[in-house]
Amino acid sequence: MASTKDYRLLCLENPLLDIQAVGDQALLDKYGLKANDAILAEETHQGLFEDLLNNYDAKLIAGGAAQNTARGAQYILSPNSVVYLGGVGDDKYAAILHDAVKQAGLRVEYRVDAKEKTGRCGVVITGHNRSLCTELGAANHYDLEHLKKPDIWSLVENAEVFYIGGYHFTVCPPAIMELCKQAASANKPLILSLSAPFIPQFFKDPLDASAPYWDYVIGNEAEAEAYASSHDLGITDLKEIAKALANLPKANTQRRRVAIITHGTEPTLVAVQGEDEVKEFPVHELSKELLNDTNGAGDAFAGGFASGIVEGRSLAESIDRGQWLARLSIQELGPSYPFPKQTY
Ligand code: 26A
Repeated sequence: MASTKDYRLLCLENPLLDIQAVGDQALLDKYGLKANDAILAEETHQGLFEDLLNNYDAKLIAGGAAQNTARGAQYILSPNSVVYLGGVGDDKYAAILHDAVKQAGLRVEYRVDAKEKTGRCGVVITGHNRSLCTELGAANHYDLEHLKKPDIWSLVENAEVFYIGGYHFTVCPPAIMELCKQAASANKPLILSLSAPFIPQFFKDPLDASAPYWDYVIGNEAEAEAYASSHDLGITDLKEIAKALANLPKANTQRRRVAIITHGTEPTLVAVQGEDEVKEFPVHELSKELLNDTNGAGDAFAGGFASGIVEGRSLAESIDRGQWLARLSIQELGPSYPFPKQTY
């Protein structure tokens, strides 16, 4: 029987507040943004946030990819199932995040840095695309010291499943490695999201150091392609990339690795270590009129998926939960889930 204890899922990444608005090509051009991308803000992007707020009627919405996933998993799981770690400041934006996670029933253990501002992500929506531009602020100061505090570490030891947002490779790889080793030594599953193409491109070394510890690796088509090209795999076929990911060397040999590649409205691809066949799982359809925006769709997928892993459900059901939750999330504004709650 599945365990019924609290906080079985522990997630780590970067808490952010999304500043989201519908934009246009002119806005993308002004800041040199691609329509569908995720980047770290540079000097040239400084004006974007104020521009979104002042000229595009931007909304403030709780974000941070793995925090969205954590809220999503908690949406499906019984109360007190999910805890999330990351760094915030001591400001208005942190207060908004606290309100949002409270409403979602998500427990957060933030490292609070009073000297830094809570991180923010400018989100420019154009049609079905979303461009994310992030200033990490306090999220960039998460550290091993916080993870190793006795009250936090006891949550780590208590957890049964770990979820790591790949964006955290830009922040604190040692914290990621601690969770990786903890998962493998206790034979607990660890789920890793590749998060964005720039992670396998520019954070290849820390990503690769963690690879032996991935029990589940999740990415979309662009992230999978970025992985293949930065690792000189010489393949572009998504099924082949899924297989390559699934068959990377593995530390905990008691679990076969599963690689999951989402592909927009195309079927999700699933490869299992040692298996030849790559399975396809069609997405849950949504009529165009019901689509709000795709910001957070992948995070919602991961949340639904993680909820299935936590409850010991089959791979097929876990994928289906992911697709179900993604479909709900893209009908909401930003990375959000409908209330009153729907049940899977
Ligand atoms: C380090 N970076 C760039 C990031 C992010 C991020 N979350 C963590 N770290 N860049 C964008 N996001 C979040 O991704 C969500 C959509 O998938 C945004 O906050 C948004 O909610």
